[in-house]
Amino acid sequence: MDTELYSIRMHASRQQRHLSGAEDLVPATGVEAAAQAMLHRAWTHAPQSVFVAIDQVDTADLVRGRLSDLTLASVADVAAGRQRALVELQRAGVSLGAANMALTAIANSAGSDGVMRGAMLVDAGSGQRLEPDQSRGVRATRFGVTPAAKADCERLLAVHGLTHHRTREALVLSAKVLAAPAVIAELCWSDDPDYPAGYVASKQGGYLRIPQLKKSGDCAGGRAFFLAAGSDPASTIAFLEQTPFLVTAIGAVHRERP
Ligand code: WAQ
Ligand code: MG
Repeated sequence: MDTELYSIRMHASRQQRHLSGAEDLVPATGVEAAAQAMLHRAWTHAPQSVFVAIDQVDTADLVRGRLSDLTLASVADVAAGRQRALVELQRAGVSLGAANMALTAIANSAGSDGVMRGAMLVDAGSGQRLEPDQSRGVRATRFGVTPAAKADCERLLAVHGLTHHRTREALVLSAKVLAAPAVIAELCWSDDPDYPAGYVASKQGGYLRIPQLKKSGDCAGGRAFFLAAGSDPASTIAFLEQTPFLVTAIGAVHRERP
């Protein structure tokens, strides 16, 4: 793709509280439609403020990638879901201490009043938090998916009954996060009280979707990006925030037997 690309991001809030966000990377001809679709989504949340930012990105820096393979885990309850997340993180090279720290922090919405806008950066060995602003976290931004890959992804997810836009969006975000050289794994579940599913993603294990990581009605949630032990976070933060990343192909979907 040698056409100009624009990063477009939306953030809707009410009384400083985050309501809705969205992110895409689109050619010039797609900017207006993308902005309108994001504004439409923001509006369904009755926001007080909506920010839509549009920035041309330097296509010379563009990194292309594909989605991780998605595995659908089957767990009996929240405790089993969280236990599975800990096992999967350790398999990816995260220490039990670091995995437990992040899981507990997310279960408490990272100790901030309200939810973080970004993710915790966690040293996979020591469990130390590396993000400069612990109440905000680090946001992955300037990423998107081509229309063809998006359509392929929606089609494949629908075959498995996954029709909520959150799954596809999390897969795309995670593709960029895992493309950061120092990131070895990610843990996430939403702060949306009606969305108990979340995931562990890692470079070698792919995206493991865990259907129960919290009880419905629970408003806590968040994200953690685990960096290889001893990594300096600066280059990872620069990659996550600045490098444009475009998903051009999807992965496979596997379903685990209960
Ligand atoms: N960069 C870093 N962290 C982010 C970003 C971002 N661009 N967007 C959200 N977060 C963090 C922030 O702390 C939020 O509070 C938290 O993640 C949860 O965000 O397969 O919808 O947008 O169906 O509520 C999981 C999908 C959905 C599971 C997760 O997260 C599936 C979701 P939300
Ligand atoms: Mg949310």
